[in-house]
Amino acid sequence: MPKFDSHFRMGEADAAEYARYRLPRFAASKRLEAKEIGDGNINFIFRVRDLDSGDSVIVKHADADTRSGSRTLGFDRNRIEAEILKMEGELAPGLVPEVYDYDPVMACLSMEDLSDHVILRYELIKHKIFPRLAADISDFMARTLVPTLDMVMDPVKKKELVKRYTNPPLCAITEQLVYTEPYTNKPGRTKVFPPNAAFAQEELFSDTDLHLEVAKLKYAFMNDAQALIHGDLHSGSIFVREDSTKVIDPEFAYFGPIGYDVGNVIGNFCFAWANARVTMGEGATGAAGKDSYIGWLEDTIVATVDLFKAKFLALYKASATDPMGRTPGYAEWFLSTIIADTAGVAGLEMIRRAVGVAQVKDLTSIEPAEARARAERIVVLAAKAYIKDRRNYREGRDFLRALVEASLREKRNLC
Ligand code: SR1
Ligand code: MG
Repeated sequence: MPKFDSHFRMGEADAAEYARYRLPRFAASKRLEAKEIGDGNINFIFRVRDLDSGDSVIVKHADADTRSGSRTLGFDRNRIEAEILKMEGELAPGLVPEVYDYDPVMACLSMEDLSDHVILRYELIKHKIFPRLAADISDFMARTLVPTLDMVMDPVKKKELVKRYTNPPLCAITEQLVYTEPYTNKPGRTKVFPPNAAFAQEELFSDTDLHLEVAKLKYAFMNDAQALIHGDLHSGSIFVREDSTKVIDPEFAYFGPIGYDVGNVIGNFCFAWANARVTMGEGATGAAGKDSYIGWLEDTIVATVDLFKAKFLALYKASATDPMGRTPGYAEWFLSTIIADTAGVAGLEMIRRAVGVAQVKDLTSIEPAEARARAERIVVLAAKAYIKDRRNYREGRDFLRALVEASLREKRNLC
């Protein structure tokens, strides 16, 4: 159809027409409805539904500029997302949405509608428990990360994939938003909650020891092409149902440090912990009581790290092909560096979501203001411990211990 022979930014009516033209399942549909349901900064997300059969799909549509209009990113992220989702679907069946179609002309990725799932971040804010979360997310990470390691994959094929998944504009966003702006405090590039202005000045903008550690982590993000990572594995990229977990949105994927994925997951669980700590009264009702919710969250933080470690080691040992990579002790050494990176990245994610331009509702929705200020101070103090002491982190309980200590320090007003 000539209308879709060259790219333009679609509205809802265009998306319905597009789905009928492009997707065989809707070719004969009489009544198609498209609704734009995106709430992110970057893409346009349409849910297209056949009003007669009830069948529905998601069409993720990219424009050259971001949805917010603040950047020009080009279209390649859409290809990367389609290819990575397919790859992840093969490596970790059932843990990502099914891809139906990728159209490079219209920059559209058509995939499974996960309407029966909900976004993890918003459920954690409601203090809901998802018993499978640690098992599923550790599974997803181990299964998707190990196969593209140099010691596992044929090194020539790996380097070809590094070229195919170089993702400069999306990596530039991360390098700025995660690894730079929360420390340089340029006008308009941080959003410090006013009651914490003096705290942020002292703990973040003036702490040059912290800046040195962030610089080291930034260099690793820019250069350490360990594995093909998701690149944006926060709790808004995870859909959940009581009995199911699905990871979405790998448009930031590139070859980078494995700890970037694991650290994002842990950092986002820490937001949920800080939220619950300051908002749940004793005997809180809602989805779960305070003790059971925080207990589950703490178990989830610990188990995510420990299960990831166990699964990573088992998969690595079963699949490493490089003779030197099979040297006894190598896998354990490599994993110890991943756990240190995980701590560092969890800290970076926590700081950037507290004071950077892309904040999270886990913190910003907290009321009253004093409770939000407390939660953000807990997060920043724990984050600094994660970054500065990262080389001493070995297992899940190390992450929890630093979080609890940060909360106690904040309570005693020792910051
Ligand atoms: C301009 S994009 C802001 C943030 O949203 C994405 O999900 C990434 O986390 C990015 O840093
Ligand atoms: Mg996203």
